[in-house]
Amino acid sequence: MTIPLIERFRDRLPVSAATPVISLGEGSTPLLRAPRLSERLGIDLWLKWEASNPTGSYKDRGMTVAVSKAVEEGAEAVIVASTGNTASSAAAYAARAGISAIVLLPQGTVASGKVAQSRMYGALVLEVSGSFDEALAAARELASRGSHALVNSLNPYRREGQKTAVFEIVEELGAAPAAIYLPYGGGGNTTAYAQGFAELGGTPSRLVAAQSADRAHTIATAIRISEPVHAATATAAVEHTHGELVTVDDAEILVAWGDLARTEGLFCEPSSAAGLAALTHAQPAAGETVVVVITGHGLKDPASAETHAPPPARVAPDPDAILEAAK
Ligand code: AN7
Repeated sequence: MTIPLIERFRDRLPVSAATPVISLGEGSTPLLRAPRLSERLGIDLWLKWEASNPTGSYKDRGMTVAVSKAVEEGAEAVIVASTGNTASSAAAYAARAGISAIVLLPQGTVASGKVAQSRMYGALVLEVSGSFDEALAAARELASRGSHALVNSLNPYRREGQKTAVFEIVEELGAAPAAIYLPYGGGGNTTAYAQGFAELGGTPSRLVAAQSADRAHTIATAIRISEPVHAATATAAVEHTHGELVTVDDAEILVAWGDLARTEGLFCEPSSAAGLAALTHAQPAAGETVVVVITGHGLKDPASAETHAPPPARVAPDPDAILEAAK
């Protein structure tokens, strides 16, 4: 049976018997060894496949806690501003809880799968004529009026849920890996990982946060965030763990993205490859155990795949023609 994240980690989360558990079977995601990339890079590389969460991204870890607490506190509606994945997750968990959701998306820049999800889950989907940062400011202001619970990562319950990825990684490997690499957009996840290690005690993994060189325009639309709200805590997380803040450009993200799919069979969205791209900047020592967090599914962003993967060739339904095409 699928164990809800809140049940698996109940003793380490701010929940009580009075908290309704709003779950879609999140967390407990695969930690996959990457044999070919390990050999190529001379390290022991593992991939935390967060795309296997119910809405296809790691956001579900925090959303189960945030929406459960919102319902416990009597909320009838949630609001979120999002580059797409938080929107999908908020919409799904609101539907599961039987409450309404408003999701604010920066107009024209959200990957199509994420818009489709949010619409299907019945959220009020609003395209904001502005950037993610402007949409977030509006969401915060509206939430401060009291009618809607804000479920962006400024909501501390989101980070409580997200920290559990660290518990899973350490439990499965039997110890903290030497380093954990992850994409850095708003910095909520980097902050949550540091919180997880602080609660575990012992020596934390070096946290390596990978941000886009061009935050305003990157092809990695999930991390198109110019003003990371958690910049201070994300930077502190990197420093305290003796990690690194790495900047990767779109070309590097695209190479890592293709490598993950072709070399290890993991099709993620471009943003989710930022951690792997950072490996060439912040090189681990030979043989070190390294975890790269793959945050969201490739099916979220089919347009990027259509632009960058080789198109299919046309062929007649004939074995010789097929063999000819395979040459
Ligand atoms: C796949 O959905 O900000 O550094 O509004 O979707 O914690 O912001 C998404 C961010 C990495 C960055 N990978 O994490 C949103 C949103 C994926 C993401 C990030 C996001 P943070």
